[in-house]
Amino acid sequence: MNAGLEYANGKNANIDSGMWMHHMVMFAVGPGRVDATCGNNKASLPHMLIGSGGVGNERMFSSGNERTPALVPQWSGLTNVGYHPKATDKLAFIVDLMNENMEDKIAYLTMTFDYVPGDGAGFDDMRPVWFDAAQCSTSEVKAPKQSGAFMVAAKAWTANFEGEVVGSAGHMHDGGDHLTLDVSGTGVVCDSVASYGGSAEYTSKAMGHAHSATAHISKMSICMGNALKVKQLNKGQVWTLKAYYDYNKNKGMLHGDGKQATVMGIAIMYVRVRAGQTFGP
Ligand SMILES: [Cu+2]
Repeated sequence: MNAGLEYANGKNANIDSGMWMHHMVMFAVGPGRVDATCGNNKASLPHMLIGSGGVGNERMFSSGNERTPALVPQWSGLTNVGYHPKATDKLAFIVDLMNENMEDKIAYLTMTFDYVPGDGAGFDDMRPVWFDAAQCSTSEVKAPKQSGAFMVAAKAWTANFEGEVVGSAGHMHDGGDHLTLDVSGTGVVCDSVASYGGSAEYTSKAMGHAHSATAHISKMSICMGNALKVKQLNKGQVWTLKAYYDYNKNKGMLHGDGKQATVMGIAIMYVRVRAGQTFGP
């Protein structure tokens, strides 16, 4: 799965032309779906936005403008795992686009799927786990400092199902340096590192407007293979996300008033669930 933003002529709409695929979140909505980390929460904001609760749907994919692809065989080497859509599922989206130009632009959110036709026989299912420094809220965290380094952490999550960890990737905002997942008793098991201005598309040309940064996050590294220290999710394991920012290293996004914009610390982890394994809280 991969999200993008493009113009009607098929050209990428990105920061170099003032267009941001700021956020999208894709939900699978339907009977039997339970969000792994917010499913027990009666009032969960991201789910309320799509007219649902944490039960009856799950956040299955998300992307910021860095547009990290979630490609299971590449992440894990596994070719027999995939997300099984159910006949009763509907997809729902939260979409937040940004246009820095002073005129309207028409752009399209794109979703690219690699899919296996048929009933998925021989494929194990997979389940997403959403870690968030503002869990079950809007994912936005007020920047605790206007300069220098700080860390924002998510409330620890106690695993409520079991399976094999396929991989995980983080999402941060400008100023972000890296984001870690740790498991109690083991320590850091995933370190997703931000890189900036990886291509010309990720460098803003405009000057003198609200956004002071010029090179923006273009990539978050993916925890897969050797970069993923825990491959087994067990019930009772305690997982914690920590997002490390440093405005001295990389400029943050500024609001019109010159103050740092809200930051994020998110990671999605995919877990292979074999038939017969316990599924959900
Ligand atoms: Cu974000």
